[in-house]
Amino acid sequence: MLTIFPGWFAGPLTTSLLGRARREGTLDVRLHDLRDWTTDRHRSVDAAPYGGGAGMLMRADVWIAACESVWNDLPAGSTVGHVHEPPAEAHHVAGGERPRTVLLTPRGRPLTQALATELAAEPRLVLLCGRYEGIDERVHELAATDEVSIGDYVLFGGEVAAAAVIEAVTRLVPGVVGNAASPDDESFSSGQLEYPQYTRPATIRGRGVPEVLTSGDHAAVERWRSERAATLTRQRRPDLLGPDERT
Ligand code: 6GU
Repeated sequence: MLTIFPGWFAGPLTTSLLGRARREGTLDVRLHDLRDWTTDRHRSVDAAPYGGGAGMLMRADVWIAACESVWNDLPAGSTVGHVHEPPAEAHHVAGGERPRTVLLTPRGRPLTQALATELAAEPRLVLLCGRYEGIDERVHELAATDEVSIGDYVLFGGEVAAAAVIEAVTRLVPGVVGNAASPDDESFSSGQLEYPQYTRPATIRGRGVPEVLTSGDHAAVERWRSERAATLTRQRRPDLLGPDERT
């Protein structure tokens, strides 16, 4: 992952199941500071847009040098070939294909469980976190294989989105989560929201638990769950349902 705020990821990468998976070597997540590939005294990653306008844009030269090093697994600051080489060269990685390179941007393809599943099958992913006003278009063209958004709202930058991609993808990697499929997977794979769940205590602030759940009738429990999931989905996310299931 490439970012100008590597420190931002300290919590997400070391906490809980992902932290454990990394410590145990089930998966490897590496953070790179984009500024390690700057060449000027001020370590600047942005510049004013050609054609004028408010704000600054992230520079293609820094991004592309950084991507080339990371693709080729070279130390920070090193590059392969030259930034001004033609696109085909810029894409080339010694010893094989450029790894899937995901640029987090509000104009990207929406992150879904299906996309997470697709990304989880990759041997290697490179995540690029842009910031604020945007990135020089040539980074989109030359470096990114994919552009991904986490929803129709605007964030300061791609870091939160990258963390969402990392969680959605790494929990699908075998050995990261306990083997059993959990209901929330079912939820988005089956195209329905999850049914409500209850645990101890049996009563809180006068509220009990639906009787069927303590009845011991497993078939009745299954029918109740399936009915609740269908109703919730119809009420809140009819977009998840097929045209004939919507009524
Ligand atoms: Cl990937 N980046 C930014 N800056 N804002 C977003 C986003 C990404 N996805 C939704 N909003």
